[in-house]
Amino acid sequence: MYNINKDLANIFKKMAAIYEFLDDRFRAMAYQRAAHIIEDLPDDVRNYIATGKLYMIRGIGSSIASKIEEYVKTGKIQKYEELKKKVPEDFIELIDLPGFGPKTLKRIYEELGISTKEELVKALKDGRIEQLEGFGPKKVENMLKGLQMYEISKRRIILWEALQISKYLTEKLKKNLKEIHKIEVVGSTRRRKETIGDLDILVTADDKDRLKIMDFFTSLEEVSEVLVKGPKKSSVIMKFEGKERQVDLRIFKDEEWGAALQYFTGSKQHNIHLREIAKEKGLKINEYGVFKADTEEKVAGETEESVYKAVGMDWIPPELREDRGEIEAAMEHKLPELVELKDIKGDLHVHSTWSDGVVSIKDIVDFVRKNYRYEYIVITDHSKSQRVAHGLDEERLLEELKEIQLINKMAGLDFVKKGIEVDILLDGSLDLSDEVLSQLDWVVASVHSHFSRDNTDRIIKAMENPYVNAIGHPTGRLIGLREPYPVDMDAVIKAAKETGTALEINAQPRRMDIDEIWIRKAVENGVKLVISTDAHNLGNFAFMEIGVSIARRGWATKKDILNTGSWKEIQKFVNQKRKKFGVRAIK
Ligand code: DGT
Ligand code: CA
Ligand code: CA
Ligand code: ZN
Repeated sequence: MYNINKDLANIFKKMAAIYEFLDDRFRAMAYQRAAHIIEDLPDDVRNYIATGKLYMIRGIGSSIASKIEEYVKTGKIQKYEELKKKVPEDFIELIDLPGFGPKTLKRIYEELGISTKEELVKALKDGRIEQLEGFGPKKVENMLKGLQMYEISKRRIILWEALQISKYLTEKLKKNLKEIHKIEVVGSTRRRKETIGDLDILVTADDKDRLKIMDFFTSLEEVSEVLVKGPKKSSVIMKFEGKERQVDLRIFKDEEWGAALQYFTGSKQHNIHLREIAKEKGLKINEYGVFKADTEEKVAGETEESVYKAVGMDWIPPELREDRGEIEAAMEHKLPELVELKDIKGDLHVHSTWSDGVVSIKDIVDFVRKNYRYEYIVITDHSKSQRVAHGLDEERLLEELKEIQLINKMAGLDFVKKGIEVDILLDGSLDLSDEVLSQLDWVVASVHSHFSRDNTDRIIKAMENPYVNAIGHPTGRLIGLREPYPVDMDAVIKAAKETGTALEINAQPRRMDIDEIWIRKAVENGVKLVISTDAHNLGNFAFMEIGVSIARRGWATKKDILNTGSWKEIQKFVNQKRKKFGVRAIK
């Protein structure tokens, strides 16, 4: 079954916002809390129901628990349906957008009598909202920007969501239809683009089974509309997490598999360029195979390798297929050997209950050692400026270090490393003293405030601290929610190289920060990168997979990624910087 925790969390967030709109602060807070708890649960809520543990989850009262059961049983929550009627209809979708929110919308509703999105946009543009007390041009500008990003994000989903839906659908099709020989998700999902328009699924089967496969696909429970249904292709609209998505399914013959895979993986630009090269060689490529242009004789098509080989190229990893030089490299047999998930030896950015993580260090260690073949993890909780995240001051950090020592000692290993995600303050200084930072194995420094100013100077100053080993989520963007803050990344890359500081590829699905363009620049400039999950719960460790995907899209090889190395090699990197700055090395 499709994991519904996220759906429920989204509904509870909406309910919280509506309660706030209705001035019921108490219920608003209860639903907000429940939303966060459900989002962070390591397991599908239906398993809690099945094992009788739903009513034992801390922070979920019986009234909310019964709504979870109702949703699982009926796909609806009656109370939510009733609540929606108490707020202007158009506000429901906007009510938890950054910059809008229930309080803002309520004032616009009461003071200007506005109740539709159309009127709202008009009032944002004609200055009426700007004139409300406490609003002003800056806030209005941010609201318009937020709305624009939201409209775009509605059209495209982030990679992590696309992969979850893809896995669910391919497993379901495979399990129920023995007639399917091969199945693969293609298009931008296979290329692991950071956002995905529609999902494209490819299968092979015997001709006689086409109808049965299409019947099954178009009548899946998630399908809300069938756009096209035919023996070769069907397109449907499916509903996931309250959002509508188009999914295309295409059926080919086994001998066409490679050609179809190649064609529908794209990108369009890559395919156009490939066809030009083929034409020069007297060949013709389409989704059924590679053919001689004059005689129509088929020369390749059963595998993707055969398609590329027929035009004189090495097989190209899907992540590179954007026509950014990969075709030339494949012809010269000079494609990079991209980093792989199995190369990763540890995670360098992990939060625990010492700050805003939801799991204790001990439980993190047990989980990671059981589920990942890592050699180390670094616990990097927040520093004191992050008050909402219960950031650590020097004293509490030292206490945390003692706990780490104890956990390592009891387990008889040196698995957990001591770290911090230290805030970069407004003037570029750090939130904790050098005295304490010098005792840590690994220091991530991040910007968490003042997003509207140019932050280049702060980041460079932080890199000039001898104890800072990596810059966390360097551009601060949140895909579909927040643009990067102004920052001169070319200057940051240069300073990273000069100071011996790594740049983070933060693998949180909405961050993916730095992005593939800057990864490639960093790689070209010999800057070391780290791929980190920034995990706040146990499920988050799985984000490493998409972190590796964007690294691959940025042409990164194993040697570009520091955490493909042993801990010894990481220590060497840390000590090289310390030596450069003339401070004591770490043992
Ligand atoms: P998306 O869905 O916007 O995230 O991006 P894609 O790349 O998945 O694009 P989509 O779904 O329109 O088409 C899937 C693939 O099919 C695309 O990457 C390449 C191939 N394709 C589609 N239309 C054309 C076309 O007109 N010419 C060529 N050469 N390839 C096409
Ligand atoms: Ca697509
Ligand atoms: Ca498509
Ligand atoms: Zn952070």
